Amino acid sequence: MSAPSQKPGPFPDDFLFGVATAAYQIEGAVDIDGRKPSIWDTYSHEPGRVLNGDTGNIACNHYHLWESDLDLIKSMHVGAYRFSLSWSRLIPDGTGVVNQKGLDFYDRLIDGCLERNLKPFVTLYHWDLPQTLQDNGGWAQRSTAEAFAAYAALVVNEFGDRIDCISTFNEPWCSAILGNLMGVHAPGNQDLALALKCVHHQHLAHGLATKTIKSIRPELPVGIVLNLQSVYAAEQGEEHDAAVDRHRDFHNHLFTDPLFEGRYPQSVMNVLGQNLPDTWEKDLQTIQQPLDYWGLNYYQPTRVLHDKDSTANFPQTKDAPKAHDATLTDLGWEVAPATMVDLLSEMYQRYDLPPCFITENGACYNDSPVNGEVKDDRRIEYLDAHLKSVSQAISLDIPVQGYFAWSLMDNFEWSEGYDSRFGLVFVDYKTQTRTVKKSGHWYAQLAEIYLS
Ligand code: GCO
Repeated sequence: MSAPSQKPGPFPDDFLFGVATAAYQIEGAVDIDGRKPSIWDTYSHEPGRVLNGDTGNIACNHYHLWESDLDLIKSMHVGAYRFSLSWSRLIPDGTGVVNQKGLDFYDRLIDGCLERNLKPFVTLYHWDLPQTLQDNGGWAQRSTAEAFAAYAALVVNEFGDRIDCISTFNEPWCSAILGNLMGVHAPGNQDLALALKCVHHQHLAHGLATKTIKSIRPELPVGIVLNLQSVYAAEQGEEHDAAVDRHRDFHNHLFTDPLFEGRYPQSVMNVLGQNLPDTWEKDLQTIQQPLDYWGLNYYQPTRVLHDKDSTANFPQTKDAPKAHDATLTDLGWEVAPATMVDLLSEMYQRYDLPPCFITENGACYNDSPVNGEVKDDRRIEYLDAHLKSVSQAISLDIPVQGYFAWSLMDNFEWSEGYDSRFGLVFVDYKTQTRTVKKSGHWYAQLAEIYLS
């Protein structure tokens, strides 16, 4: 396999290329300079939770290597860097005392971006809730949403003049559903009623924080990043088509309907509505805030079947086995770029939406260095094909304003630990050496062409 010779595109002149990371996945330094544990520290230290018992204790040691990491990003010719802030580094207990050394770290990082002409795209919450807040009930409690708004105020007061965009949440589906219903992410709960309370309070937190940010700095673009599913029936038949509708309602519209239209999907309310907090209805107005953009994180389609087990919970669907001819990444995720265009079209048909960014897209391929080179041609093919789909979406008048590759460098892949590598840059965790992969060089060339 060789690298595609044609560059994907065309893209508009002001189209932004970037790379993305998240705090717990790269920073390390978990107990340094006043940071206190988040739920991911706790969870990853529980036996059996994360593959190989890996934790984010050291990760990519970005807390200490941030300067050379920014140089690396700069060398890739991208215009923007999307990263998240660690709430428990800034406010170690989630509320109350602010940690000056945490502020200093992000001050240096943001100034470092600006010195290198990188637009900082900041995410407030990429799943690392301060453990103290979890001890008080976490997202199941309304007080956590209020604490989040205060955290947002701190961030905007400190950094709002120097950042380009601020996203409230990254993938609220993951923290509510993977973390509190499926139990495969922190905090590791398996409780449907609890998960629905978390969904609602995260929405409320987003709404309260957006209002707060706008009241402090009206000109700062605010958005939210979602991992919506492009859902297909794996077999023909009415029961499977109905399953697709239910699946979309539970996994997508439970998030997008309240955020974009101030309502909950009726099918979910009919079956599960009693699990929402009593205040749900009067919170809807706060939840639906005008946004300047939204972000889509997209990796693979979802193919489902009706679950014949009548005791299965709503939406009563199950994942279909992968088709025998499906192309899969090293994590077994299906490569199907056109499904991203389907999803974008579906969203812009259903809602009156602001412009979007593809805030994450990338693939797990675990190629290692051979004679100092990482020849990850499969990643190049993946990125190239998805960028072509982005360009196609733009040609359909879908306002995609930029694309962030996931990820800048290999990092702590949550429950999969360090074995699963998504980086454009290879990280040797023993030495913390970074080696730009073939895909990183390819992406840098591409970004350079479009650099305005
Ligand atoms: C996500 C995440 C990343 C993951 C990536 C690959 O938002 O899902 O932002 O943290 O590492 O998606 O699984």
